Amino acid sequence: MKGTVHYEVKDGVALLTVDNPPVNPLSAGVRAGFVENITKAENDPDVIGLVLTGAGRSFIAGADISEFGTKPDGPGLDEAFKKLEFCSKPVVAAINGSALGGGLETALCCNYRIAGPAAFVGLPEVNLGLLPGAGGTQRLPRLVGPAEALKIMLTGMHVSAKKALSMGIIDEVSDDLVNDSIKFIQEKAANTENHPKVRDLSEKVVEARGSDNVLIEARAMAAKTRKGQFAPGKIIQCVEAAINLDDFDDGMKTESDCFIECLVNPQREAMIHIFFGERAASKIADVPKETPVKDIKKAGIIGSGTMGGGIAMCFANAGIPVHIIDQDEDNLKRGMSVIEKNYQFMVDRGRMNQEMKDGVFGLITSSLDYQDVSDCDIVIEAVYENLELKEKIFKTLDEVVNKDAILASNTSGLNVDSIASVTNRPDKVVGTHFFSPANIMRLLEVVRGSQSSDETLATVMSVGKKLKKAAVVSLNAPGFIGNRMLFGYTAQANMLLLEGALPHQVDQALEKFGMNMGPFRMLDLVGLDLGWRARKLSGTESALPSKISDQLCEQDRFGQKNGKGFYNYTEGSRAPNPAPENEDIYKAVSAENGIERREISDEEIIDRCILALVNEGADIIEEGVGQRAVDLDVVYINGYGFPIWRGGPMHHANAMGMKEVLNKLNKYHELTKNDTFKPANLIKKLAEEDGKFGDAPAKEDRKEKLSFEKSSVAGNL
Ligand code: 3H9
Repeated sequence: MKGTVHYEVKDGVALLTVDNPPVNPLSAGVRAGFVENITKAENDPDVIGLVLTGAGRSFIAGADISEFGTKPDGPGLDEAFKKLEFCSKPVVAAINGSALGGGLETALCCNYRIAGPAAFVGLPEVNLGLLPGAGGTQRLPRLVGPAEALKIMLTGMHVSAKKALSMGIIDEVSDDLVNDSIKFIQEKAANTENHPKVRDLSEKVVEARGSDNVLIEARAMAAKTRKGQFAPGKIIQCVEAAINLDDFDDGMKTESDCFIECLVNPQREAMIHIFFGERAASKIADVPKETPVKDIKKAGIIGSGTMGGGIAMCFANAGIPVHIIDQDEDNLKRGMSVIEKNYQFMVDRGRMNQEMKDGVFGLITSSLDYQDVSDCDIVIEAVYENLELKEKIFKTLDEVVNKDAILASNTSGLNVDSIASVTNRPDKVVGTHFFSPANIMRLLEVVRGSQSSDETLATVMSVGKKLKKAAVVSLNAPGFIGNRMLFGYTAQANMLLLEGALPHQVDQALEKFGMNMGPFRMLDLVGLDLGWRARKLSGTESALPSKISDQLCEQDRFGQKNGKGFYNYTEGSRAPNPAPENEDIYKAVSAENGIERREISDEEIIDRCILALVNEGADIIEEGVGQRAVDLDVVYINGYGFPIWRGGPMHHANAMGMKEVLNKLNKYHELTKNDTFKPANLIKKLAEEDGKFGDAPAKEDRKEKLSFEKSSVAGNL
């Protein structure tokens, strides 16, 4: 059985240490260790109390997530927790690190809780499509009141030891945790007769009875921040039971029923797929685990625009000093003032205090002189997309920046090898494609040049982790992973418009499917004129999907920026209003191109847009541009607003079944004659084998990279 609990007696106190590296989840061996060692402590006449702590950096990171969906060994969590809660001797939880999910629930079964200064607690089950199913929904509201408990459970937030103390989740904070906990329990055992149990506290839940305000607010919060998710409603139902049911055990019964409903819901599997997927994506198959990682003590950014400023904030937020260079003094001033305003906004919203703002903003410096980034360990170029300009900047950086430093480009589509070739350190050049706004969006596409060294890649992946990004590696091929998939998706949305759908119909269908924002709202947000101008400059005829956009631009409809695009906008509002005056344009462009408009169902809209992602994704995996299917899911969820509860496009295809995917691709290929739907070889193979993405073998030799120009999509993007 995985994991264990060590037992030793110190000065009449049994010290139980959970040991299940790296983060001590409650695997079968830990649950068995609880039952065995609590019994041992109860039976030992020399023991007067117990201290429960964790080995290493974590107290307990929750239930063992890998056990969900399997039949676990050993005693269940309910048996282990009963033993703990009804232990005949007092127990204090000595929370040394993260106490999350079942970890905090363990601590809530103890009589007392003391935490180390760097510890944190939380009930993040909602992020896995679950609810706290080991008493968390019943005990936390009793300790902190239903409103605070709901906030913690619906956000999945981490609560620092200091905050937990002020909320009453823990009793003390200590720098000498285990020794202080031993003294604490000795004192309690000697002087207190009845040791408190959270289950017996009823004041805060009874107080909330008779008014639905707390639950109404929670429902509104869930609707806004957890659209389409199943677990939040169940969490609220459990808290409602905690408020209204007199008997604690009746509330526990509601929790247990709701937990099972979440467990069997497909959203749980999809969200756990992403939890493990994000961790898998951070590992590069052919870069050995033991590859040394450079310590990044200072970062440099070239360009103080939206991207440069956002990236600088990421470093500062991670506590890494960062220096921004711009060639223009006014730009630099503007850029720094935008950063300052972003932080001030967070202070105004109560997300950070003035002291924290001064701390992080103080880590960001700026100047016009490249020499000022010469001592950086990594420099990220974030200027506009122009290969010549980027090459010029990299030449300068190569001359001035310390020769061991990594030079990275934030390009969203240019050839990283070309950029690397102008330097004398192509092994230290890599792409770091952040998504806008960089300080908020979690995705980081790491673009592997043909000469990027293992150390460079390992270092950049570890920087990604420090910046709290979901880092995914892509080979250096057109569009990398995300934009290459997006191309077919957006093209299909435009084709549907040409064939008879209207923008709001396409957007609504895809938003109902769960996409954060429909494609036409997105295009209006980005600005239609960017592509239009680029197409005009290139002098070539626009491809069919761009023709409506071009016509809108010809009529000065550029999107949100001038209040009219696919939709109309009133001043100061981002809310899209239908634009019936555009319908004549759609009809005219369809007619000019010989397309007969027809009624299009929501099902066809969803199928065509989502299958375009899936089919391109299959090629990306087969070509080795992305490492594995789940990497693509991580990209789409963190960078493109795909609903996490569907587990990403590739997981969604797995859930549909590969035969169904193939049938639909064939159907739409026949209907549209568009190669977007020509089934990828990998899909045909998997359909034949009744297989799934993820079952496909990873490429053995990932060093044999695809050339940028030879890719199947070169020229299409
Ligand atoms: C729950 O508790 C349900 C109960 O209410 C009711 C039950 C009836 N289990 O993230 P890291 C692995 S649900 C199994 O890179 P960090 C992780 O996959 C649970 N494995 O470290 C990785 O493996 P690998 C509620 C787990 O320091 C390794 O540990 N709890 C678990 O950056 C290191 O992870 C949560 O949702 C687990 N519970 O962050 C907390 N947790 O090395 C989930 C981690 O092979 N965990 N692993 O890739 C976390 O949030 C972070 O891991 C933590 C550490 C903050 C703890």
